[in-house]
Amino acid sequence: MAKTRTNIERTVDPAAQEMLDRADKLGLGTAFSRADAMPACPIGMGASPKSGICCKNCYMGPCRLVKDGQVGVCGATVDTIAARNLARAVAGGAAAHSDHGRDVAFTLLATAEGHAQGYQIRDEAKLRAVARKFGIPTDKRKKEEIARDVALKAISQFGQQTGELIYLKTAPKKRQERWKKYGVTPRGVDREVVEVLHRTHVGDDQDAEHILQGAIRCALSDGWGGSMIATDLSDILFGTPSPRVGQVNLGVLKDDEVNLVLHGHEPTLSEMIVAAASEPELIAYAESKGAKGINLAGICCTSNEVLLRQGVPSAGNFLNQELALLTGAVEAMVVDVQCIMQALPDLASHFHTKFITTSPKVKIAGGTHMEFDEHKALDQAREIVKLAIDNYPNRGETAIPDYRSDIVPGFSHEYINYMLGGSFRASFRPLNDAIMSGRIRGVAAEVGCNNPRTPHDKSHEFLVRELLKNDVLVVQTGCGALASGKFGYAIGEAALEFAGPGLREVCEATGMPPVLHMGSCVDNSRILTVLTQMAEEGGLGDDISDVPAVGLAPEWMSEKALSIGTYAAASGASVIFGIDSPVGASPEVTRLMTETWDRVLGAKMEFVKTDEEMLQKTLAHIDAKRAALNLPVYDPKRFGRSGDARMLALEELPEAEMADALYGGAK
Ligand code: BF8
Repeated sequence: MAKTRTNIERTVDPAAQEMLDRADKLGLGTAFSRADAMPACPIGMGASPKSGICCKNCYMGPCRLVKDGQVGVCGATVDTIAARNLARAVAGGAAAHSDHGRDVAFTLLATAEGHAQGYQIRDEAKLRAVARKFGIPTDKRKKEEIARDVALKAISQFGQQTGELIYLKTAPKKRQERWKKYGVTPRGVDREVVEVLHRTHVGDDQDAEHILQGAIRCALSDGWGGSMIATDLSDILFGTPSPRVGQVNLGVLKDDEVNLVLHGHEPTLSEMIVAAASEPELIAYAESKGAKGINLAGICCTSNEVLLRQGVPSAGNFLNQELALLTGAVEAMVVDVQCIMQALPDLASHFHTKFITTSPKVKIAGGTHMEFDEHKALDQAREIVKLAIDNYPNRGETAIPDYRSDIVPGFSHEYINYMLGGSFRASFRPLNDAIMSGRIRGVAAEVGCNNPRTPHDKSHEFLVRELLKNDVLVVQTGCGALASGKFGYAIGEAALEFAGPGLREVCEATGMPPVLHMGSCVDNSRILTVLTQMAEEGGLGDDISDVPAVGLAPEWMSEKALSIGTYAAASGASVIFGIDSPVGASPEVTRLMTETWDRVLGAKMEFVKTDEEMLQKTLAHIDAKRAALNLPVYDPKRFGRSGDARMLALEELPEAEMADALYGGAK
């Protein structure tokens, strides 16, 4: 019998609790109540040998393997099925991220050729930097010419059949060699996705390790391919992020303005909506309908995209999407791709809210489809904004929770370089030195989704709080980053009060906040770049797997998360997932993804149930990496709390001397 949780058990976000209470009052369902009503199918998940596992790759089945030694109709074993299921999920995730990257590349091409309405090349310096990476000449060439070549080169990465993806050569040399040795160097993005689908078809690849090698190659084509293209080309078109103050949570919706919510993942149309919403004619039109203005708010990664580049406030993360509609204050919700619940149009129909789909790839019954075309994007954006304004007089009773927090996103690797190097030494030196001295124990990338099967935002909040306390620098993307924003951890230097003494000292000296919001989920590629730079800076080994760093996705739910986890581990950063293991039914696949991956790739992927265990494993992993580098054992008592006599004395010193005093003894 399914257990119905109280709303306090469902989420630790008070704004979300308020909206769940309202849903109960109105008799409306949400993902939270649906999750309670529908326990996860244990065989479908395949979380433990006891639960068994399901194969539905052909129609001799589906086969449920629930007894020891049982095989499918074709003879497939639990190990084969677990590896195949994981590989297919990775391919789904890699396809989603990479197709996003492809679309941005086509928008860049149309911009370069002068037929993308409203778009421009906002970051020429980044364009030239990416061109150099791609081996495209830049001297005495117009930015449009370079952009065209960059776009075409990026597009070629998807259909490339042989050779290696171009970004791979930016990884540490040792990492590239490991990939070659293990036979997982990706050739072309589409080729790797297709090959996984082929290899996992009935009657194909049936060796668990070999299937996983295919999954790794596919995931790498996401991290060092599609996602990296999405990040770099979005920066060229919309600007490379730098820190800016924004706000997050449902309280960003406004009672006296037209609220237009942007949800999904791609920045292309939403950037045009941001432009349209600031046009005086449309603002005046909103006023003519009795509103004080036009208020944009984001959800999910579209939110991260426009938050970190344009400062558009965020109404929250994945599980906030239905809750935003429950306020009754949303005139229109505009969605593009990924992480959009099918429940939204029905929920919207209980209010005045218009639900608008825009991607040629995503139609949802009950929504109004206004298909995005980059050639007339600005006109379409104006039409959408007008539609929202026209809907404002239809608004009924509203209930906007009064919760919003400041958030400071925008820590691109370019900015981190500048932030650290600009203080007193070039590049990542101060960060590496701080890790070497033990002031910073290590780095954790706390990222990923929400999942209604676990209390909303609870694991994110707990892990970030505890990691900071333990002097671990936290980098974040996606829904994890938005969760931190809600609880005041992603607020720039103001979050120093949460940091342990060593981390705090370093942050005060360098101006670096203890939590770095780096963007959306495709921007996990920025974390790969940061880790590469740390490995190449010196003092922390010479490969990503030497760096005391861990990835965490405690509330994961999407296939994209599995692709990210796989490419992170394959790149040398061990990852810890919460929820449950999709390969737990097979001790052999579990062993391959931990012991074997650790041996051949220097990193593993684990699934762990409790927050405390995730924390302890993270710290143990960081400490083990420190020991392997012969760094001093982390000692929380070694460094004084800033503001103490020693720090105050240090602050009197010239900058270079202060740096020496702080970091001189690191090596
Ligand atoms: O791509 S973290 S719930 S919104 S999948 Fe989706 Fe997960 Fe959020 Fe961004 Ni990423």
